[in-house]
Amino acid sequence: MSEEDDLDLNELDDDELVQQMHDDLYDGLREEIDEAVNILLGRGWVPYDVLTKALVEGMRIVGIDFRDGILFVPEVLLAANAMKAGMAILRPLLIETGAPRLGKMVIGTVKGDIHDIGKNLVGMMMEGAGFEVINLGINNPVENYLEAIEEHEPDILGMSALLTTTMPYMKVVIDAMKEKGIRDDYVVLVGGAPLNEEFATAIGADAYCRDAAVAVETAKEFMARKHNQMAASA
Ligand code: B1M
Repeated sequence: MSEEDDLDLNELDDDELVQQMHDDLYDGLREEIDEAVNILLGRGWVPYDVLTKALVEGMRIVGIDFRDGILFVPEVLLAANAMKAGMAILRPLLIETGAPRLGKMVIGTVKGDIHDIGKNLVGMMMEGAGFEVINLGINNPVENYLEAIEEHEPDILGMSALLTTTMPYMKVVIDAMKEKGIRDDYVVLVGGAPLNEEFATAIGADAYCRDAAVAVETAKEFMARKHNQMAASA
């Protein structure tokens, strides 16, 4: 039996446990992540802190070693699956805040891109803030976005891209909305690690959101503006 098998996560203090979670995420140990998330919650941690300090930070470390060629796709996939298991426990807790309904968002990862952890996290946080979220998943061609906004009539369209090769596709979607004459009917928010504000402005999005918390704040601001405009024109 290895030392790892002997480890009782319950015996670790909070800092040690979070450190262990970073290691377990790195090693793609799904069951250990499940257990540790539950332990932290049991110790009174708020779901948002478990998400950001344990899971997102762990995935940041995975990202560094992926970039540097120390980890490869299969290992990163295992890490992503472990992260998703943790997120699945947190999701109902994050969305059950009783926040009043603020608006509706359609969100999806663009064509050619299968990264969905960040997009799902944004979706969860938006739900927690009181938005109804329609999650289109990954690898979405322009038609998916257009059909979804026609069907669901959201206030906000969110797009996610994690690759420098896929982020230009966001402009394809915005240009298609312009061609249909519907661009200004929606707030378009974009996000993903390789983006920045200049890019968002250049493609004609309303705002770039650095992370899920910024996405929520930005969405709330735009909804407040929309309500003020409606009140002024009433
Ligand atoms: Co990929 N991958 N990956 N990958 N992957 C990156 C993105 C990369 C930066 C890694 C690296 O080299 N350092 C690199 C991209 C380089 C580039 O283009 N600049 C990369 C690469 C190259 C690739 C492949 C091409 C590798 C290969 O096949 N050789 C391949 C591409 C597949 C494809 O999409 N076609 C690939 C595959 C994969 C996996 C499948 C193994 C896996 C994805 C699993 C999954 O998502 N289900 C994976 C992962 C996990 C990563 C890293 C390690 C982690 C991404 C992540 O989940 N981060 C990533 C490294 C990195 O980003 N540093 C990497 C955690 C998440 C919480 O953060 O997604 O940034 P993030 O989301 C944040 C914000 O960006 C923002 O809020 C989120 C929460 O705070 N945000 C939004 C995101 N979307 C938003 C939308 C909004 C608002 C905010 O709308 C309003």
